[in-house]
Amino acid sequence: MTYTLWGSAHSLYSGKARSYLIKKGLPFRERYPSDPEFASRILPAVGHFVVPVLETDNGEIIQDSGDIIDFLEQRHAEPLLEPQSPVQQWVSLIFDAFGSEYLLPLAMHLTGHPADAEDALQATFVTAIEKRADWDARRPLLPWLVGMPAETARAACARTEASGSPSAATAKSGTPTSVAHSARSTSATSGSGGSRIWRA
Ligand SMILES: N[C@@H](CCC(=O)N[C@@H](CS)C(=O)NCC(=O)O)C(=O)O
Repeated sequence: MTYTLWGSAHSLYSGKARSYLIKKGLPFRERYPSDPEFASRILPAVGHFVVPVLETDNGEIIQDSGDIIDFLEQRHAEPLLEPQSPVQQWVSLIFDAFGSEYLLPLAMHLTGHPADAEDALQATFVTAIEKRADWDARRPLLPWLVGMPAETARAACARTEASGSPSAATAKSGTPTSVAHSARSTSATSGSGGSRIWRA
């Protein structure tokens, strides 16, 4: 069985699937969406333009880097790449949520600034690890994680307001976007450093 990975060089999700295939030692060839067959066969099957897509010799088509990994892990037991220890499983889930499950767009929505969004995600990462015992494993992980960047943005707003700075008034009446961004500006002008804002 030689798999076909429809991907592209600059796509991080293609990189995720490609790295998995290489580490798993599975034979695959890579094809690019510029290939006319992508438009004629893959696009109609998936329904919209997206990579990576895995295709098997039997014509099975799987989209989503996480689903590709789950699919191949079920088919090929060895070498087992599913993390086994609880801590590794936890870190793996968090990375998946970071990379694939839209925490970055959410953080962008909440903060409106790429650097603030990155900070909020890093704070989420640290908090999730520190508070992992609070998570009930029978419940879905994502809603629990999603609350963290929101809470981080709220905490940043509260600290900015407590400082009584002029920009705090703007933050109070603004959207969450302006709240977090003005929080960063305030901490920068007060000389205390942007990172203080995001630390829980
Ligand atoms: N959740 C998907 C995300 C895939 C994704 O967003 N792929 C990007 C490239 S990295 C894409 O194809 N976007 C559509 C486009 O570029 O038009 C996965 O993990 O496979």
